[in-house]
Amino acid sequence: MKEGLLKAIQAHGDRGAIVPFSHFDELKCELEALRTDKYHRFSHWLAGSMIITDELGFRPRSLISVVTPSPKIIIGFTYHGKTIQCIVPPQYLDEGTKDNEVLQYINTYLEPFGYRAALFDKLPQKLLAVHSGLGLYGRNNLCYHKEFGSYIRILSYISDLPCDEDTWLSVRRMEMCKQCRACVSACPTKAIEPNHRIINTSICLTTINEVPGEFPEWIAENAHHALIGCMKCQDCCPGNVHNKDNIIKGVTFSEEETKELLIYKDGEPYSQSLAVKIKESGFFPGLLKVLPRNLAALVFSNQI
Ligand code: B12
Ligand code: SF4
Ligand code: SF4
Repeated sequence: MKEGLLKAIQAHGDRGAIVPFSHFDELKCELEALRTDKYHRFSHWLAGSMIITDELGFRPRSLISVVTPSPKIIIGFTYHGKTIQCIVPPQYLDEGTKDNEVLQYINTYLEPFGYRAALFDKLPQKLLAVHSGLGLYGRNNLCYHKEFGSYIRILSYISDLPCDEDTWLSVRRMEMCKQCRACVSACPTKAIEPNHRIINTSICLTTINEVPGEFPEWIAENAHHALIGCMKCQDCCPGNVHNKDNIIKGVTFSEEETKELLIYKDGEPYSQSLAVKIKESGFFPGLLKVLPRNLAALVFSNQI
């Protein structure tokens, strides 16, 4: 049945791995062991949220890790008569929809056998994918799948599907990282330390541009290059040569809509045409909160 589910995942264009649930505590311990690391911030937070409650409604027996290819999306903004093309990096606009789509087809497969799965993303998804053989780490801390590179969304599920057979590999980096430092040089905030396995998440541009507030002065104006998040340590990576052009064109905002977005204050209603365009864009509330500031950084510094 495990093989059948893996085939079903593959038939949907995704790739999966299934491991016994007993590894859940090991993942938690691995995160907790990072408590003494100088950049332990997010591992500590994630370990604290790894809690299984009775709400799950079944006894967990396996963990399912899925990687799904995820394109960059180009969004156009019209400013002073010109269209400025901005990137939304992979996985942001997939959030929610893709996770549930995959859950649905997994459950469609499992239900006739009397089993089920539930979405569970409060665990270290890269670590699970790498241990279960779906990917390898890069020096930039991202997980690479051999076909899709790092342009993926990683999904994780808990299931009562029995799983005794085990593939649990040690955590490794890609071979090509040994001779390469491209991501270290490309990182606009110097967050990747060549000899430290965890990046300095406090200064990673993504940590800063995903939350509202003024950008700190130490960030160079030309560091900004995406509507949210950052692409620099992935776009330069030889592990992504085959996937770099996986880009889709999203919506284009008119001159009026762009102007409105640039001066938008959180909580105000949008004009009707902008509200329609935002719905079409797939932008989620977290992106909308930071959009005026992030867009202004791109439009006014011309660094796109
Ligand atoms: C918090 C978080 C962030 C934080 C911290 C990221 C970080 N590197 O820790 C911030 C806001 C900075 C962030 C940024 C981004 N994120 Co993020 N983020 C998460 C989240 C919610 C938790 C990750 C986490 O804290 N893990 C804890 C840390 C400690 O785990 P870890 O990095 O795997 O730690 C192990 C490795 O470092 C490993 N290791 C690494 N190299 C080596 C080498 C050797 C030899 C060894 C032994 C071990 C080793 O050792 C550690 C374990 O012991 C996950 C979703 C999830 N639930 O997992 C998404 C997630 C990791 N993010 C994701 C993405 C796409 C991004 C961005 C690319 C978004 C963007 N375009 O800007 C950037 C990339 C930044 C970067 N270079 O890592 C994807 C990863 C996709 C991928 N291909 O790997 C995830 C899985 C979301 C998803 N569902 O798809 N993110
Ligand atoms: S850019 Fe080079 S060092 Fe960095 S993750 Fe890619 S292959 Fe590894
Ligand atoms: S996402 Fe950007 S800022 Fe963060 S480590 Fe990668 S290159 Fe550096």
